[in-house]
Amino acid sequence: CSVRVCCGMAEHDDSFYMRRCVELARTAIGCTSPNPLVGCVIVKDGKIVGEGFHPKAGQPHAEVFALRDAGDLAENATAYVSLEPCNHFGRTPPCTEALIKAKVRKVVVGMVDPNPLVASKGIDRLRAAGIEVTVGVEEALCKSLNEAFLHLMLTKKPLLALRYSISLNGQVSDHLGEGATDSGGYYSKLLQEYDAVILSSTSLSDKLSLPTSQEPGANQPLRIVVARSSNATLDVPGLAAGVNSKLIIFTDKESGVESKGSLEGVETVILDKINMDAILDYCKRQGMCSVLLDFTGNAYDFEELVKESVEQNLLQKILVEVLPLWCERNDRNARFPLNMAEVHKIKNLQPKMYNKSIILEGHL
Ligand code: AOF
Ligand code: ZN
Repeated sequence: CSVRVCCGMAEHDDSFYMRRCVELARTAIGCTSPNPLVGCVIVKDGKIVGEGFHPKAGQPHAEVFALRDAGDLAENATAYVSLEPCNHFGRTPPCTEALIKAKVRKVVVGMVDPNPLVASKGIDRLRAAGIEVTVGVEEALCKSLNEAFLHLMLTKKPLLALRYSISLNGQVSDHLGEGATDSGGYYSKLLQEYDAVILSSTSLSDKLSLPTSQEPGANQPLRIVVARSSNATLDVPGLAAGVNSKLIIFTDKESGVESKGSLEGVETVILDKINMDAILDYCKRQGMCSVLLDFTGNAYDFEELVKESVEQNLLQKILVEVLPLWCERNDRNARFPLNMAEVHKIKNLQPKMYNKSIILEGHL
């Protein structure tokens, strides 16, 4: 921890408080879309006197909760916020005005809000009111916290990530990954971070249950099943029975899925041709920031989807889990989802350890 010693007293620096903001913000992982994850702490005389985070779109922002928590102690205090305070009337009133009214002396901001409605106007407003503002403390951390929100604001499309697992003998596995069924497992945690997960119908037809995050009270992303016309065997009632959150089936006219009737909790979207752009558009209209393409099982449905996603620059992230197991080659082993040119596009491939697995995380 970054502790500065001043007159014999241990004192934390800006970085420490900003990291606390990020930690608080993470409490709401998976729950805030289309809004970002934001945390705020109010510090007075070297002590945290108020903390807050944004829990959900429509509810008050992080600053409001932290100011409430601090009460009168906010006067002349420093407010740390992982994202620039907003200066507009959205679903909630501007945080800049709340900070000014509470008479804070200083505001430390992690990153500028990329939302064109804010975009430095919040910082300008605070400065105009005579409040000292520092911008960019732990900026990289704050940006990675809201990678999907940033992407949505800049490109108007949800962030798309591709995941798959490979075995020690180099097979793309239909295994969901280490600890898939465990609370605290990598897959369970990963699901929580995404607003939707796209699954292949062929990978599910023999399982009839959809992967679920095992964390208690976890965000369960929207399940999207892609069913191509070639797949006439899709068991819609079976799928619906196995799901504990809403299910959307994207299909084309020839698939016959539509004729299997409508079911409660299941929506069918018929496209002329299944394509990633249309799926992402749908997700954006539903207020989503992030979508996970789960390349599990015999995912032939996905070959074209992955190819066009890379070609059209719709894929931003790749997550490969190297599993400590041997996977027999059989019909259900998926083909490798990327070609050589696509793999060459991956930047900053970083290894991370998660229990017994190695996760390789990169950007396209
Ligand atoms: C902050 N603190 O905790 C959040 C901010 O519709 P609203 O009122 O919720 O406004 C949403 C926008 O406000 C969102 O797109 C983003 O630019 C900003 N979110 N700002 O000062 C917060 N969640
Ligand atoms: Zn706000």
